[in-house]
Amino acid sequence: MFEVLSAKLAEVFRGLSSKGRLTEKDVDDALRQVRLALLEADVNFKVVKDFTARVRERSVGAEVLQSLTPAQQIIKIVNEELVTTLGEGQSHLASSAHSPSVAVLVGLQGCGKTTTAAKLALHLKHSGQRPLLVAADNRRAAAIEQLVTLGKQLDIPVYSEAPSTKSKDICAHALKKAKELAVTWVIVDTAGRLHIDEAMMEELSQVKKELKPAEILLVVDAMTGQDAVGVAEEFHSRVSLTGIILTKMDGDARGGAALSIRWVSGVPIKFIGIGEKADAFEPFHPDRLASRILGMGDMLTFIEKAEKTLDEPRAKELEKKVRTATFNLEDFLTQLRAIEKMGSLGQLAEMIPGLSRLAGRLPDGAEEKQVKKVEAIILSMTHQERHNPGIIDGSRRRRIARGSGVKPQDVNQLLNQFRLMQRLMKMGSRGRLPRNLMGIFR
Ligand SMILES: Nc1nc2c(ncn2[C@@H]2O[C@H](COP(=O)(O)OP(=O)(O)OP(=O)(O)O)[C@@H](O)[C@H]2O)c(=O)[nH]1
Ligand SMILES: [Mg+2]
Repeated sequence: MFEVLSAKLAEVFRGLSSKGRLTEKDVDDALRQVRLALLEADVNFKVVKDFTARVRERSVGAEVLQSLTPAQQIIKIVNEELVTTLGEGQSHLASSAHSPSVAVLVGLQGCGKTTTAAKLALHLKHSGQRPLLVAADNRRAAAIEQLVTLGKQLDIPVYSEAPSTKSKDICAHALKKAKELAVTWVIVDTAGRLHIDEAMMEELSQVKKELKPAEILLVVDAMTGQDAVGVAEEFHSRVSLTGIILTKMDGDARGGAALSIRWVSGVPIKFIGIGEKADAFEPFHPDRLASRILGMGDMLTFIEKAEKTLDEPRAKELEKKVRTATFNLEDFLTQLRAIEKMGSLGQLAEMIPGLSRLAGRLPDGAEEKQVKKVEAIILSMTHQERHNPGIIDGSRRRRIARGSGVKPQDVNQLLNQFRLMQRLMKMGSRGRLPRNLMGIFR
């Protein structure tokens, strides 16, 4: 699942990261590709439209973090907006004030209700609850048998009656049984139909009236694509859903259902099913799925690190110095150290898609050595020299070289690079500022 979408998005970001600065046109071109990739993944058009509009607004807006390159910033924004689309934060099961709490599972035929009922019961059992499964799908004897068998396998009690009994009566009796057994959760498996119809909705409303469930969970097959969105809206308007469980997330669906359903229906995704076995079931984490879709777990870790290391106030201060061209060698040293703190440069390079090729070519520790050398040179300078490198003449240069264990040419090279950087900054202060200062030294 999501492989095609991930690959397409990675391609878009690769294109961006080769650019030092992004124009509005670059952003628009990239977003056009993102939009296509999402539509091809069968994401609902309204979700795509809202999503790209939010990303665009933030990308061309004032949101500028000194510590990230433009491409990294866009990846960060896309990631955050994906999380928003999938639902902010984890949505937990809500229990009722009085035990037992009831969860009713609803959904179309074959979406995985019976399997999911057993999975949910097992999940609750593992977290210290005492669940009871209820076979309220009374249309087929085989459906009841399926749940009874699963209950036996998992050592979870199952309440069932002959198929002739009405669902709402089974539920009433089951509730009595639940109190007898002193269970904490009642999980109800209901009958599905091929299409939403009046009879099914009527039966569900009766069950709902009888049980006053804490949770009414719609089970949706992720393979059905964005058709699932219409199903969710319909169920929600009739029985007020409290959550969604997406099943078959282990399959090769394009991802349209997962990406569309929350945004359009407003109902949170609470769990996902990732296989046929009873333990192939997990609470849903929007942030984890977003980074899986982006296929850039490492990149996002890097961005987080960079943000933490070079915090915003510090970045603002640097930016001001750059703007007024008062950035000196001491500031340069601070930035160098901030980058160093983020880990080995080789490791960092590996995390960045565009740089990973370079990382392989670097002899081990070569960049670190270079950083250490620059650091040693700056540390051998006096305070005055760091703030006003212009005063460094031949004899000062020899002293600094001796102090830092390098050749006078190395000191010269650093000073030349720094002068070039200052020149670029002066240009930058007139509106052509390279965002990433370190970029100049590559
Ligand atoms: N791969 C995979 N298969 C699943 C998952 N969840 C359910 N299935 C399979 O989907 C099929 C249908 O599952 P059921 O639980 O019987 O579906 P149902 O909604 O109860 O079906 P009806 O009672 O006929 O409406 C079974 O073969 C399950 O093993 C999942 O997360 N991953
Ligand atoms: Mg079933």
